[in-house]
Amino acid sequence: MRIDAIILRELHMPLVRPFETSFGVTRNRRIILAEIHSEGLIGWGECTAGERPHFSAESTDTAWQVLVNELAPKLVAESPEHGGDCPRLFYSVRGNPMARATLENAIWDLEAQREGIPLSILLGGVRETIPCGVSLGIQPSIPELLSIIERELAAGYQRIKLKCKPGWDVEVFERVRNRWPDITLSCDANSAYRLRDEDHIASFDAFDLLMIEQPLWHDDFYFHSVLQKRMNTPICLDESIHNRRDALAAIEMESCRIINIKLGRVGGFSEAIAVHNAALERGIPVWCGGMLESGIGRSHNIALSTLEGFTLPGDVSASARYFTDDIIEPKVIVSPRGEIAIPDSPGRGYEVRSDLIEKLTVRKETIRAMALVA
Ligand code: OSB
Ligand code: MG
Repeated sequence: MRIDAIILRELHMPLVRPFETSFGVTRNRRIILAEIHSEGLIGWGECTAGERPHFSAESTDTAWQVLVNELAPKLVAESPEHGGDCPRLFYSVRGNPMARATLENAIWDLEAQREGIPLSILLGGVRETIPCGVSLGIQPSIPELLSIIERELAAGYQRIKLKCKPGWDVEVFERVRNRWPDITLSCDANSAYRLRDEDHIASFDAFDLLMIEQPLWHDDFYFHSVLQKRMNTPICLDESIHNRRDALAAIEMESCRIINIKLGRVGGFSEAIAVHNAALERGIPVWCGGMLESGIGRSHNIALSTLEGFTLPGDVSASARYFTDDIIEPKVIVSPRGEIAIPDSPGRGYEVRSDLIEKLTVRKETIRAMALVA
């Protein structure tokens, strides 16, 4: 397909409430969107990089640089036919998966629109609804956390994930388990522990958690496998998994029994599908992670979650949990059964609110193919 123009924007979107993890607090999102114009259609992509390089090495600013100076010029020059062509096009750019995913996912969106089918179908999805969980940040106090859990359970969410770190773990799990002995509960440390905490982490086994996500170093496989050997609770890797080879290594070494797939972290739909397939073939359940996305990234996560191996509830939840005003129409809503219904219109299946996007834009850059001079 001919790429007529790529418009990159940075939007400022305040979160409804601060989100605290072991690596810091996010209050305001700085989100990059890519808008790819091709033969009368517009595909959208969202960059999931954080404001600071704390989850991974990328940030809004590094991704902006790589998108504007490297990836967008490459894409307009090449005119790919399929989303699946992008990894090869971008291969010469090392790292920067979140920047790469921004454009690749927009091309998949375009391709689905061109074919007149939902993105979920183009990806090979098999579900009409997806099961939803919530990720709850570290709170100022346990009573505040308990009241949030009460609200999310009443809303129907099927799994509660608690962000944790040293000092916000066993006491919290104990209080939550005392109140709700039977709910599906998990935790996510975002690499907050070290091997010296091994005994302490092993004590989480007492709380019947569905999984413990990324307890150790963000780039580790081996020590997670050491830890997994002495725990009953399945370890789930998030930060460590960047591609299919990482997933194979982690499964082979038994570093984890569950994998969190994030589109940005693995560089886009092609690699996300490859990680999914590797896990599915080996009986490892996967689920779709979240990165506090706007409706654009959220709609991509929803489409991805329809693949067969996504059997566990993801961190894909309602728009209103993040933003008072989401940039898509309709907003993403979750049913009282804790499910999102998959849209059946072509592409992502949600309209973009151009007026609102324009209003939230703080910087904008347009990249066009070089005009061919006769
Ligand atoms: O580790 O899953 C994570 C948010 C930002 C960075 C990392 C993570 C998260 C979340 C939030 O857990 C998931 C969401 O609700 O979008
Ligand atoms: Mg995580």
